Amino acid sequence: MKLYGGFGSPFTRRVGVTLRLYKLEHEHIVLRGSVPEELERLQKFNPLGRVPALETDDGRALADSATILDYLDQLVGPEKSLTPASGDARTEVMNIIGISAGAVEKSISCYYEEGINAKRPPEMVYRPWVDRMYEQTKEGVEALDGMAKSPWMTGNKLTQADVTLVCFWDFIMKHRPDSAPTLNCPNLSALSDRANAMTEFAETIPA
Ligand SMILES: N[C@@H](CCC(=O)N[C@@H](CS)C(=O)NCC(=O)O)C(=O)O
Repeated sequence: MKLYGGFGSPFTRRVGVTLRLYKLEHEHIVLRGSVPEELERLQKFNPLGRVPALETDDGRALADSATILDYLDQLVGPEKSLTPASGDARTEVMNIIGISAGAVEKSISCYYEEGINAKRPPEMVYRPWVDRMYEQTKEGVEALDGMAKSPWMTGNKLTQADVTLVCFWDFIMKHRPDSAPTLNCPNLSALSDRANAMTEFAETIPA
């Protein structure tokens, strides 16, 4: 199978880590929606021109990291899946993933509002909304920090909650200007260090 997208995208990175943890052979092809020729190629696999996208061995095109992860979970089966198949364990993992996704989405929105990747001229930025989004990211990750068990988010076993949260947390930390409120998340910092010491995570750390 082929994974399209660079690991600068936290959504692509969580798929890249999962493919490694599942030991699934794949080709990684960095396509950027911001480059017209690459966008055209990417849209064959994701009509929105976003990353990640996955081309399966039987020729299917899957868009959206949640869909791709669900596909990979089914491929490896319930014994190996990083997302529990049912019950409280599944609900706990999905809840962590949901809050993590909300926090990183707010952070990505800020990334497109200010700094070198801004899509809007500074005079068109509505400051109260950007500030609110920084707050929402902070509230989300600090809540997650309080939910953390040890050594992994839900206890002894590494799950998709850890993969997703570490990829999203690393993005949030990398792209947070000094002017944004400080994040008080010692447990998430420790989680990130623990995970990034593993080859599967280390190989996907964006430059
Ligand atoms: N919900 C999607 C989000 C994907 C996403 O936002 N990708 C970003 C990169 S981090 C992207 O391609 N943005 C370009 C765009 O939306 O045009 C997923 O989980 O795959």
